[in-house]
Amino acid sequence: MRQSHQLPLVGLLLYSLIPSQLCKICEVHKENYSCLNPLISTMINSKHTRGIQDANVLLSFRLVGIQKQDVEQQLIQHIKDKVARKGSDLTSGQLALIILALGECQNPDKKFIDDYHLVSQLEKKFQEEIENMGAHNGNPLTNYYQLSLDVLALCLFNGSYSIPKVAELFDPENKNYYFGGQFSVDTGAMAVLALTCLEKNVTNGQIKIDSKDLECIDNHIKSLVKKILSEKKENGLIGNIFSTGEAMQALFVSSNYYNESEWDCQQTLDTVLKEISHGTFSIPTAAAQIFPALIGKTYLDVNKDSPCSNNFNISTCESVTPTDSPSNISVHYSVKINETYSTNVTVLNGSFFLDVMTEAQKINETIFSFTMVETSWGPYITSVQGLSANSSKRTYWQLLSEGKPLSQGAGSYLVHDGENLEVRWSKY
Ligand code: CBY
Repeated sequence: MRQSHQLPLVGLLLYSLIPSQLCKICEVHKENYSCLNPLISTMINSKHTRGIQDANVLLSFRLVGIQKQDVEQQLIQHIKDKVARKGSDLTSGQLALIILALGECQNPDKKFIDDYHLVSQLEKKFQEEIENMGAHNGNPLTNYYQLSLDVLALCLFNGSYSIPKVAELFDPENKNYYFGGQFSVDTGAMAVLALTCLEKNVTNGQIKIDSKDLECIDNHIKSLVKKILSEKKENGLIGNIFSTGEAMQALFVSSNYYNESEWDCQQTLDTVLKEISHGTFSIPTAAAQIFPALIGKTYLDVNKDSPCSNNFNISTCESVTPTDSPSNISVHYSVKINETYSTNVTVLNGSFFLDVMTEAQKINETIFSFTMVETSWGPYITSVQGLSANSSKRTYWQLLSEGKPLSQGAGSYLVHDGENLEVRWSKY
């Protein structure tokens, strides 16, 4: 780096990074930790069968300091089996999450990261994402949420990546931050965490960076934070309830980019606590993603050299499943491609969207056939009538009720009597 570049660089760093030491984090007070018990129960009672859910849960356990030996050992074993069985089939973001989970705090699993060369595997997968963007109109193999996880894991675990490329890719105007024109708060928040990690590594001298790139990254963070804040709702949620935890993390690490008056953290926290008591976080991944922020932690706190902590005395309670009266309900179900194909379906009260799709498929195997894959959030519908979603073309099957997109997946959205449900062939 030339001398003439150093002065403005130092100035920028002093401006942008020193105030972050003073950042205010609102969090649940220790005496109210029992409010978080439903989240712990959901994570402990998870069936460990879904996609990469285990890595989400393990990361959360370690980050917040929940030590429950038997559960932890089971999670670790599942994750290791998964890597051994389908290492190269994992998506880049899945691998990044696994590295974050196995590598957080001083534990014997770090050896596994080295033995299986997980960091260099991630470098390769990140490169493949970029190559796919080159070949397919700027569309990555997965999505920008996963690319952000990749950069975050590479940054925290000393992987290599091109900083100018990252600065170019993560331009806030890039279409990959948007789904159907709507800014994705989850994606923006993860990008802020990743970019902030880069900035931190510049200040602590771990990486050298051109002042032009640093300024560019700094501007990206500023603008992403603005976009995140503009998705704040009246009740304090940011985006929706499932993106709020990650948005909080992003706002914790970027408090020098906005004024105190722009975000009432306590209001957000209160609304989330209310939702916890209503059982909103019944999916282990949902519980795992909200938890760190509630006790003031962020993914930037992942540190391979810090001792593992124990903050929670766990009183395991069994998860309560609501008892449904075994009555039937009837819903209207449509598949929309260009034409609309509809049917009425009768299912048991307490059924999910997926049950409706399964019943419809029994009624007409050709019109209502579908396939799905398990993800950490439950089933994701991959095809209907043989027509498959494709990331390189930004196509997917959107789920709607009364014409409005759902904020839950097919396996967790509870349907109601008389409801109009739809799966619509869409572009994002
Ligand atoms: N994780 C990922 O790769 C997913 C990233 C994510 C931004 C994610 C939300 C956020 C998160 N915290 O994990 C995401 N969804 C993406 C990228 C996508 C796109 C996936 C395709 C791709 N290129 O990778 C896409 C197609 C735009 C998408 N999500 C679709 C859907 C719908 C799924 C319908 C189906 N075919 O099954 C759906 C149901 C929206 C709809 N109405 O159709 C949907 N997503 C929802 C609701 C959600 C939320 C889940 C909430 C819940 N309780 O189930 C979500 C948390 C999430 C998962 N999607 Co997307 C967003 C939110 O509401 N806050 C990394 C990996 C390692 O795990």
